[in-house]
Amino acid sequence: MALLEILEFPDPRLRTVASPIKNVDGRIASMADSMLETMYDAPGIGLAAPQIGLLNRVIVMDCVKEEDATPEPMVLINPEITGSSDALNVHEEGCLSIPDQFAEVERPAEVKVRWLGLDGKTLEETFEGLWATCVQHEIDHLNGKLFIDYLKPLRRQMITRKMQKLKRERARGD
Ligand code: K1U
Ligand code: ZN
Repeated sequence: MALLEILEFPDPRLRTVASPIKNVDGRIASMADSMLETMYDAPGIGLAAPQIGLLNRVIVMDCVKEEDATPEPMVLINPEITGSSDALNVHEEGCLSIPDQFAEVERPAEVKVRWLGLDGKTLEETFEGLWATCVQHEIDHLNGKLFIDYLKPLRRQMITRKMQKLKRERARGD
């Protein structure tokens, strides 16, 4: 398994709509393994394939944050939101592709999601709490959407400018 490079905003691949997986095979299982390894190493609680430059509809998550708790890695292939609660929840979000920037985002508190597992079988589950926030954030990545798109224009512009400056500094080798 290998650690993968995480793309950073404003990389245009983060704005691309990812394609569905047609065949769930060993290639997808090994990609999911590398994604989980990269997510745990970052560290993060989720990762979507476009963040590592693969424009396929695959996400991984593990929202168990306590250090001594049993990990609960999840791999969701072609995930779709099939239902959302009217009740909303505000959670502070970060993004491994927008380092060191955090903001409160309002989203449905519970979502029902359908996806394919690594065995190709269809699964459906209702997520709540941090899991609900995370699965919505990751599915947004598959549609080229980022958490900063939910912010007021001024805040979004400030984060965009910081990230553009960081990119220029890195290109100069600062
Ligand atoms: O998709 C990503 O960029 C990963 C992102 C997921 C996410 C975080 C918070 C709310 C919604 C979605 C992250 O994992 S950012 C890092 C992070 O939140 C974290 C890192 C270590 C421990 C706990 C949280
Ligand atoms: Zn993200």
